[in-house]
Amino acid sequence: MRLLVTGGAGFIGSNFVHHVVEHTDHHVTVLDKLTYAGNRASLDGLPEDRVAFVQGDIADAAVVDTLVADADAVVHYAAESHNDNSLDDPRPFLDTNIIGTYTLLEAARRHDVRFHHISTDEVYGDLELDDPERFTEKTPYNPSSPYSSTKAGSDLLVRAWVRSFGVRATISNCSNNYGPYQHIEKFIPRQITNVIRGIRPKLYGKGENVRDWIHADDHSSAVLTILEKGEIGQTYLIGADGEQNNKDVVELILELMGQPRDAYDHVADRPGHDLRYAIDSTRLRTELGWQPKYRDFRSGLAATIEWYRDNEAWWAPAKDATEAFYASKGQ
Ligand code: NAD
Ligand code: TDX
Repeated sequence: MRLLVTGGAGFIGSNFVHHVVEHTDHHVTVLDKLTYAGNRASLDGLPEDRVAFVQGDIADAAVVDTLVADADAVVHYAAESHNDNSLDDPRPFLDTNIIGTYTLLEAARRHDVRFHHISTDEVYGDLELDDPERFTEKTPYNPSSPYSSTKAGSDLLVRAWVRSFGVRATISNCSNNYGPYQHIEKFIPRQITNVIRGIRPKLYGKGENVRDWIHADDHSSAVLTILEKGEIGQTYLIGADGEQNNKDVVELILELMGQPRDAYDHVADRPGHDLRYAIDSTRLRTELGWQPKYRDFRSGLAATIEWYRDNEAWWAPAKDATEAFYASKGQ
């Protein structure tokens, strides 16, 4: 297949491109605007006869039309992805997550191209810490932040384009990813690179908030499975039973990096901070036969720490500006 991967120079998109090259014969064209979050170097080393790169905006209808017309399937990762940025300046989230997704859907409709939409568990809002339930495909949408509300909006556009226009689309909503190539604005790589730089890790509020961690490579294998076997019009939740509270994650990072487990600071909480996310991925596992490979968070995190130690040139240019942004908000 010829895949058009939007956002393929970002964290999860680039992990997907590496995964596709390693595990399939598909050809990939990446369409990426290279915003602050995109990094061409995340695709270094991939064979040129398997991966092509186009710098462009998913909201640019002309570029999108040409590339979608040439593809057998679109895998749509491109987004403004960071909650804290969406609280600071929501506008780019509307432009990319809503108008960009609309632009891609219209092209997929014109050219009858298979479409897979990458989304997040945050569209479901949050759960209480002691709630025995987890999110399922039937959980009502209840997003909290400008980021998650634009992702929810994009999911609903996809559903409408399936029903109204017969676009052959599937959707997946995944939990928090970790692994190599994640921008250092995000929780885990921010703390790892802080420790490398001699800065104390920063925990929002009390650190009781729970996230359901999955390795990015497991997310990629799930997306390929849905692309190959998913039922058109359906949504699949992707998760690997990885619930951890933020305090435990910071303490584990410190321990794995040879520091005292309490060598971190509590900083200002995120406004509207979602308490807990938790995914029930039974449908994906039973109907499509998918299983995660990275079941041990400790060793997955240790490998991720090694990657950031070995790839300082990849992240160092963004470190000062990222920390200056957080410092301006008391975080
Ligand atoms: P990221 O911010 O690391 O990467 C986003 C990529 O999209 C970047 O390369 C950026 O340059 C590109 N991009 C942004 N706007 C664009 C535009 N207008 N046109 C073309 N390219 C554009 O994000 P990520 O963490 O890799 O997330 C990828 C997708 O996965 C997003 O849709 C996100 O909602 C979803 N998701 C992320 C997580 C997570 O834990 N990070 C979990 C579930 C779902
Ligand atoms: O310095 C920090 N300290 C801290 O305590 C940062 C950056 C974050 N946090 C907390 C906030 C969250 O409870 O850590 C948790 C994770 O934060 P983020 O990495 O910003 O992720 P989150 O807001 O949970 O959203 C992520 O998962 C779902 C991705 O960024 C989204 O794109 C995805 O949809």
